[in-house]
Amino acid sequence: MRTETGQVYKLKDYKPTDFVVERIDLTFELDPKETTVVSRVILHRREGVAADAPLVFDGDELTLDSLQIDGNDHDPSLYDATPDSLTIRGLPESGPFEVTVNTTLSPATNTKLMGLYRTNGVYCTQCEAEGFRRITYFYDRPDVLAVYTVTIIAGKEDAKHLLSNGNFLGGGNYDEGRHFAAWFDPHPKPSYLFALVGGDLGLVEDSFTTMSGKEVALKIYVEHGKEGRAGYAMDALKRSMKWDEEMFGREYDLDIFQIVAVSDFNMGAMENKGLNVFNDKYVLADPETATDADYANIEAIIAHEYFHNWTGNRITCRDWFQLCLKEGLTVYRDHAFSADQRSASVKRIAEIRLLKAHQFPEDAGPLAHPVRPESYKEINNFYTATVYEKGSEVVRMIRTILGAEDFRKGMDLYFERHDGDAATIEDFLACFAEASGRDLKQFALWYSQAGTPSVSVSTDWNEASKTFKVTLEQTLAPTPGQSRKALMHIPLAYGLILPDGTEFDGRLDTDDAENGVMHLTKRKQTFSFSNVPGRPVLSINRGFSAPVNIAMEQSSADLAHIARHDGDGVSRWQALNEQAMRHLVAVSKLARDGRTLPPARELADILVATGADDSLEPAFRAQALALPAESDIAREIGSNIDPEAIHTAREAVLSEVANAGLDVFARLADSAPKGAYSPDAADAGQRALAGVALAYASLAEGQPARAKTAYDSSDNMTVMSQALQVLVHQFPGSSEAEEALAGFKTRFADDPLVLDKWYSIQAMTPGAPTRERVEELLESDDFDRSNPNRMRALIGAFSAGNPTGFNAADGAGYRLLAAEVVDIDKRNPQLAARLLTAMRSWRSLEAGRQELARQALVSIREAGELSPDVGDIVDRMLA
Ligand code: 0A1
Ligand code: ZN
Repeated sequence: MRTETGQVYKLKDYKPTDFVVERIDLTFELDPKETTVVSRVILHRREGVAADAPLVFDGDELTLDSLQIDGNDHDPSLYDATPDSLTIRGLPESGPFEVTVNTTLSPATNTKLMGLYRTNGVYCTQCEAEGFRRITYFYDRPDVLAVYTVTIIAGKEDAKHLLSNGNFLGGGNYDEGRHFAAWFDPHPKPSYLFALVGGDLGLVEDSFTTMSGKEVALKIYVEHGKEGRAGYAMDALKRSMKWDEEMFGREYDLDIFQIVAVSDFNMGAMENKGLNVFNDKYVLADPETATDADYANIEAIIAHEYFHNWTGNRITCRDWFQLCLKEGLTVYRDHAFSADQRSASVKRIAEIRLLKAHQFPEDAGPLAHPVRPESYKEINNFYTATVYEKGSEVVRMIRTILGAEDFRKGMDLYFERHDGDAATIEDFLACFAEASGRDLKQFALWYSQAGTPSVSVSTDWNEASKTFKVTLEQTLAPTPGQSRKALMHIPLAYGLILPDGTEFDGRLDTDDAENGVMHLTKRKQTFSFSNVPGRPVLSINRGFSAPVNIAMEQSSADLAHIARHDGDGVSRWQALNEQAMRHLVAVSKLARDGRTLPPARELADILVATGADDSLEPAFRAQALALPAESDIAREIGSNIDPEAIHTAREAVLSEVANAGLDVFARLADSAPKGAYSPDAADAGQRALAGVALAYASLAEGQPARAKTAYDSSDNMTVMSQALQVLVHQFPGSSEAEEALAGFKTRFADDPLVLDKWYSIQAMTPGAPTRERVEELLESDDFDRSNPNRMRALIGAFSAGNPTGFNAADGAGYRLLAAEVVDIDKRNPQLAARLLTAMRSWRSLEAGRQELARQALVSIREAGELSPDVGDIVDRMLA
């Protein structure tokens, strides 16, 4: 285990390396416990660097076998090798020289899943962010770009396919029973984009002709027997390649593009140059085993990794503080792609939900950090919703401010100017400033200030003069390490809806607004409109143009007016959601005080009417009917949270909606498309609506018969898992639920990805007793603790997706998570740290739970030697 040094890395300390790497040649002889690595690096001393300055390479848990300079063994008194670094002295003052580093690795016992490891008999690597240093001593940092040649030698039986980045150079027999393959990647790249795979895999092949007529071989490698499940991923890949050409003018740049799906992976996927490695969950799909959500995720993640080829690989990051430069931008690009492939407004609604569910709480708690952090102890802990999702929102705001045309000009300039660079956020913003002639200095604060800004909105209608005024005021609360904040540039898209439901098309009286956007740049600003024919209703932050909290006293009649007439689907949903949220917050507070809850008649009527309106898109109706989750309500309340009260209140509202609309829900529950399954957006939307309706109808009926029939007759995983969830969550312990669970387990016993769903559904069953079930499942013989997907499916789902179970008043949920985190940390620190973030909002709980949560966190801190990953998270959470 890497020892906790407590070292803090700071953005302001950036310094280039003393030596410049020209090229690197790697030779691997693969063996489960004794893989040898020979790394030959050609370097020269950077101009101006002292003649006696040593070369210092990074390492992590390495031992050096031997070291040569220009082919000769180096004098042992001239170098020091520790597990984390190799310092070499006595190197030439000028001119290039070659350093040869020899190391031996044990992939089979590498449980951290960083560096070179084994998963299901396959050798694979993960190098982002700092995994390459677990393979060989090197400058393992993103600003060191080199051209790689890789030779892999392995037993033919053990590893039939030998893959690395770039183009295939050649291969053949090596010696008795062994073979080799060589790869050359002509594009200079940082070490985090290096990849190697060796294994006996199933292969699916296709090809793509690029815009300049070049043919690219496309290969997806999966476990044998799963080839039939890679078709959707291949289709998504070809659509992504085409889309990037059409929308951004970006063409692919190698002869071959390969994807390998593996079953043990810490994250979703990895964009290694020309050789993406994927968590198999985001490649494999067929109707029987994958849900519509799985298909949508596959499409989005395939696109995301592919788009990184330009935003991340061709243009990479100068240092890890710039992570959002590649991640925020690439998420923005994959969102735009999915919006084009599906219903744009429904996609945007899902993004808003996700941002509020994951990023807003992060920004409001002890783990808050800027989109571009200024310091870190462990970079693995910064692959966060803030860097990714808020990072994407910031790019989206640039587009809102500049307009589509100037945005594209800025992107073109960025690609042209920085191709081949390790760039910074300043470089990125300069391209947009130059392309549009705008000053983006104030806007740049979105990268450096943490926290979600609040904008309070008040309006004033003057009937006599027919003028309408909107006053906006911004605030931004302190966050860890940032007590004082500067004023932000907040672009708020708006519309004025007139009494007859049409939109006011007059312009603002001031210059601060254009194209339907108010630019809030001062603390307080008033925007006025004249000649407005009648009292308008303000629709503000349309499409969620800025990731802020809006505080506005708007009557339910006004919200209903927006929900009915706004031309923008996202705004209509925002108004409905706001209405539901207000009611849920109010009744949750009453429930906490033990008071009787008022009826939700008005809300129920609107929701039922929306659900019943066949003129609306089914996917939109499904989103409208899905009430804010318990965790959303908790976030909105903000402090002194009693998860039990929120659950009681929300259940009461759900029942009322269910009872008010039983006829409608009974009809819709049966409306999933019949016939052959298609994952397309239209069919998926209909299934989503049928699924929500099934839950409501079952609730109103109070018995499991309907869900049982749906379960028994389902012919795809979407409908099947919807029905299973209704049975298990609404009728826990019933014979119908238990029978379905047992049948599901038997049927999918050999399919880990499907069994993950079985674990998650049970882990998310509301209520304190679920904790015991989770403990039982953890202890069952076939539970694989070393598989990250499985741990996330059970422990992750329980702690992040079951507010009443996890936050049980006796604190047992917190203790369970703490014990698991300490245990997992010994094998896989990254996974342990990520699971622990489920407790990031512990300070907003009511006093009793808060104390129990604190004790659990302290127990982790005192559990002995922690990894830097878990140590950093627990320290920040307790600070
Ligand atoms: N760059 C990847 C995310 C990623 C980061 C770290 C990893 O280490 C285990 C793996 C993947 C992406 O954005 O898709
Ligand atoms: Zn990414």
